[in-house]
Amino acid sequence: MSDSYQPKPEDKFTFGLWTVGNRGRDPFGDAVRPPIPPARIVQKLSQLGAYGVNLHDNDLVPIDATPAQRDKIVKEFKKAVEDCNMKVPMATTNLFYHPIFKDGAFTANDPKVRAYAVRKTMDAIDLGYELGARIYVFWGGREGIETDACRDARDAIKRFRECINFLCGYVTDNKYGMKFALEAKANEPRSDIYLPTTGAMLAFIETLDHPEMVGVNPEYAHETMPGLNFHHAIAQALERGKLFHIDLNGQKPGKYDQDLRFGSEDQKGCFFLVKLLEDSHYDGPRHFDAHAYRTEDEDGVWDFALGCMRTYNVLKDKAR
Ligand code: GLT
Ligand code: MN
Ligand code: MN
Repeated sequence: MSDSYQPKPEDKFTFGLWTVGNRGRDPFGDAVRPPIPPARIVQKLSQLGAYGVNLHDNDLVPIDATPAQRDKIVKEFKKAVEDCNMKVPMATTNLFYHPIFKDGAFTANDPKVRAYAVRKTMDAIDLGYELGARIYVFWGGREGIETDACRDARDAIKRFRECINFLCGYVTDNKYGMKFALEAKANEPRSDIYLPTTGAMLAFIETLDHPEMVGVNPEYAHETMPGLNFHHAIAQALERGKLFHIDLNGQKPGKYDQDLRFGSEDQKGCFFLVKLLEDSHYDGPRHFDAHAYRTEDEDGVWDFALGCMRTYNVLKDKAR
């Protein structure tokens, strides 16, 4: 399909390896799609008109890879990205999947776990830098509780701050020129997560040693799940120059994190959101943290990705 809504690299649309690569697992059912190799994801997205692809360390490099295996994988991936004229604007760390993080990563009670989480993030920052990423996202999926008896919540905030301050120092010492973007989500996968909203993140940032290095990565689904107005969260971030990245998708209020197709819910809200981003001249990536539906095969994944991007362009045209 080629029309005026056709995505182009200058639209700055990006997807995560974990989004289009999502295999459709949920807490009650297994994968429904075979894995798509990262190089094919890059090729397909570039054919569709995307600008780039983002990743967690372990979306590309298995957690148990040897240094030699890591270097080989990264070299091949870099070549695929360059061959397709794609970018890797954002990278992040998986600090939630491995059982070691069951009590948290930066906020875990065991100091060895916290040290490992910081070390893992330093390695992942190196990886992101090598691939060209200058935005580094932190989503603290395990930084929460099932019972507040496990620790003093004030200690959790202090530990989180100490880790982010240390990592800001790491980036500065290495002259990486990277910025951090903190991503909030209220109540999944832990029962309650610390710093659950974009507003809480914005307040926390002002308490850091280098607040100028740190902004937010708000996600449509994450503010909408608890019934908040995503548009207003984005406005608050924009107004303070803190919108470093954005995760677009679809979500019905009051439910688990659905990561539906962008524009599939609340078209009026999406229209005002796109209008706000365009009116403010936000020039960062428009990242789709959306997962193709479990009923789709791989062709459906690419239709889904194209649909997210075209919908943005339709709304942009209407806003204009
Ligand atoms: C995970 C989460 C997303 C975050 C990703 C970055 S991982 O899929 O649900 O919202 O953006 O860590
Ligand atoms: Mn997200
Ligand atoms: Mn989500």
